[in-house]
Amino acid sequence: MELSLYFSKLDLSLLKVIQAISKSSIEIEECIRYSALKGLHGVHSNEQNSSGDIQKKLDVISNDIMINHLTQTKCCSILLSEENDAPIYLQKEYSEKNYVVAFDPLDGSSNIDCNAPIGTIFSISSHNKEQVLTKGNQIVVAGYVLYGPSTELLLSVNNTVERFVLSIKKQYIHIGKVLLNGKKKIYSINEANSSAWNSDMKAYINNYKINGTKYTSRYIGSMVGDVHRTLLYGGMFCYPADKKNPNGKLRLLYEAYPMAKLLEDAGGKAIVGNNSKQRILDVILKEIHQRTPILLGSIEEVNKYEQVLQKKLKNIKYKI
Ligand code: AFP
Repeated sequence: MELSLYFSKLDLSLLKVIQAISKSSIEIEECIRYSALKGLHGVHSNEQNSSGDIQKKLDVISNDIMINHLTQTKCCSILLSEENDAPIYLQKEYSEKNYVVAFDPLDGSSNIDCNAPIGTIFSISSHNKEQVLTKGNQIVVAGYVLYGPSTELLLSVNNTVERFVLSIKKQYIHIGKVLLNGKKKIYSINEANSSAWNSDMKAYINNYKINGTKYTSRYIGSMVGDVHRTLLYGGMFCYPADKKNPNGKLRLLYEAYPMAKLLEDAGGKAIVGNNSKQRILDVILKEIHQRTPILLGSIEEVNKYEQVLQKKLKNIKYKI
């Protein structure tokens, strides 16, 4: 069934916002698919965006496409993009029918030029009168689009994760619900940073290695690709705090909140790590470009990290 039909019972304004994101992603997909032929590889300029990343041409194009479609809905009050320094205020008057949309228009963009998976990550939240967004718990819909061998849209609506695939006719077709029940033994982390990890992370990851060949390692370096595999196959994905990045690398609002919502709604878990069991969705947003460490995956795998913390509390020497 096609996306709009599938969600035909949703609140109309919310549906319009979802449709705007799906339309944007179809345009972005078109740009990505032919990027090498259209001269869309490479950097936009050597200037860094608000998050300190160098913007690629496709980062800028994708951002414009998203802002354009979301503005046209007239159902959004505030747009928060990873590519913009400040919020974009679209409605002067507060109305509970308006939504706040936060997005990373093209995540993993360092993978564009080598044709590896990349994605758009987003969340739609009800408008809190006082503040832009205080916690991930205000998210009504979270999702991502994966531009890979095929283009997929995953959406968490009413606490259920739905999976759509883009058809030849450029329509998103529902192919099923996602429940994190895969049992593949995979750990996913950038091991090049291991010398800078803190002792909790060293102990946790070491547990995966001492089990002989029971576990395998997979790391794309594109959060959408790594999280998608985790949702479908199981295992865990982590971008921890380390000595180089004491707050981690990933952005709370644009990357961590939406992925945490999807993981939890699919039956998994998403926590801060970094000596803390705190749920990502409970972390208070103090600044829109704030970074956070993150550990997500099946309950079984995330609990293994919590066991490391327990041992630490009891002062049991863990193996590093
Ligand atoms: P880019 O957008 O610069 O490619 O960064 C991608 C990303 O934000 C996220 O998608 C990855 O999980 C993470 O960074 C990879 O970071 P490392 O290259 O440091 O492992």
